[in-house]
Amino acid sequence: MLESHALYQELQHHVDHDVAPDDIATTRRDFSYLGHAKVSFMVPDSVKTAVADEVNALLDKAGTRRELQFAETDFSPRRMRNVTRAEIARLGTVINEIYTAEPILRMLSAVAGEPVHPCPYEPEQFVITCLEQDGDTHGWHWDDFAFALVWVIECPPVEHGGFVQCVPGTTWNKQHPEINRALVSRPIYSMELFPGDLYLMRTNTTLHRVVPVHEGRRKIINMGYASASDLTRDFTHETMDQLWATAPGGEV
Ligand SMILES: O=C(O)CCC(=O)C(=O)O
Ligand SMILES: [Fe+2]
Repeated sequence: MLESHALYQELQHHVDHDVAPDDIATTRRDFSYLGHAKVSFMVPDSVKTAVADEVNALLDKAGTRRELQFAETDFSPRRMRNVTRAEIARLGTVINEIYTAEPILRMLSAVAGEPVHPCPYEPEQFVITCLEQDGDTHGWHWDDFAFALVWVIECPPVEHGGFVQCVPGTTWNKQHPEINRALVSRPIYSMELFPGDLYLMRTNTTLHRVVPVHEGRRKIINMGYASASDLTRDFTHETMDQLWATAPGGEV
């Protein structure tokens, strides 16, 4: 408890004193028209290390292998090992606390240009994902909620895959996802990532995927956040509910 309290102080101090207003302004502009931006500057190394240590420990304790495809995203492949929100909250301490930390919400809101809220649907608050077998990937999809903050813990060099691609300005029609149509309709951006990076994405209007990993290993924690309009909207949660309900290795 004391340790996590000290961590909170460091986070607050960093956000109050070490983040340059110019960094926020530039990132906010990029985010507004590209639908994604690196925000690695918003968290001090001490917090990145504490989150990485917890991700590594939880993957050792509780990772579950999943190989799935969903009609709602044109059967794009998901091949990965996950630790769910419930397991993270039960077995961990740091991630649970960082997720709702005021300095994090303040930074995210500044970059997004609108209030960013914790996700009202618990299973989508945070999830750990490890890509480690040849061909592991998080295929093309949108997320239900407006924002995702992804912390990169481990990532292979781009030669071996594991980078992110995205198409901002696209929307998810769950009955007719038409992913290929979205891919040819607008530019695809590719983002090289390194351990210690964080990025924010507007995931409900930015089609995105992780390019299959062929060597090495990629570990991330994805924290999902809601916009103000998400809080008053009715959602269906098909893909996430199926992801967590299906037995490991099951096919949908
Ligand atoms: O691994 C990533 O960088 C993205 C993860 C993602 O899109 C998700 O968990 O919904
Ligand atoms: Fe996503």
